Amino acid sequence: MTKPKIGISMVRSEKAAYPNDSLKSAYAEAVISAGGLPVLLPNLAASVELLSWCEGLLLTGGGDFDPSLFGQSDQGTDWVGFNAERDQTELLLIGEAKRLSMPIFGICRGIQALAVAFGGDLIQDIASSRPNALKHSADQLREQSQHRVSVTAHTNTAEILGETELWVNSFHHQAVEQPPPDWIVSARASDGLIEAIEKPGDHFLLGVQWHPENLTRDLQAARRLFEAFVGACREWGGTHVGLSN
Ligand SMILES: [Mn+2]
Repeated sequence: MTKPKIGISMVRSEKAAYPNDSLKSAYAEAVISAGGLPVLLPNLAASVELLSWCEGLLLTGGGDFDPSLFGQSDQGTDWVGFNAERDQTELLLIGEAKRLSMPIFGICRGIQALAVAFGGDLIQDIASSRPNALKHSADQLREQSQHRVSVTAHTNTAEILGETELWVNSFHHQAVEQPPPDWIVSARASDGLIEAIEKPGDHFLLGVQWHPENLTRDLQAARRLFEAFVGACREWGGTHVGLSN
């Protein structure tokens, strides 16, 4: 069986003496376990050309988007800092994937990236705008569950997960406030916060707010997300032969 090439976005850190693009290994490992091949996409405009050799785009976790990119002013609640190169690179990558109708899977910052790129809206800081919310930015092991999510029945997300109630980890201080037009909310935490969105009736366009790449060992539903994504990418590659390579 062919292994679809999955382009994976990377964290840009400016803490080091020199800018540094990096990736937590769990993302690449989860893609490999699901039958794909990871292609790391540095935060450079040339990554758009690299993506045209791929069959899917995986948007990973990380810092905040510049709020001006989703029409808000900076409320001073910045947690991990903005990085203009990463923001621009991911918006270019999503634009290219959208142009090619390529499957996209967004994780944590990735669900927020999908919301920003497709015209949704974000909660800039959960703690200040939703004071009664659960604790979503947990300080614990990434494999540990933090809160429950309820998955909307009859959505792609529910079909893929095979469950409508599950425990997930949670490492975010922002969330999707409003899914993009034509997208739907496919999972919520028990406090009502959006935890997954999808574009129904389309190829794989889906984002989750939790980190399934850290839950693949214990949670079948986490493995299923990657298997469904990689499967959709393989299928996409089969119908786009010769387009990119
Ligand atoms: Mn959460």
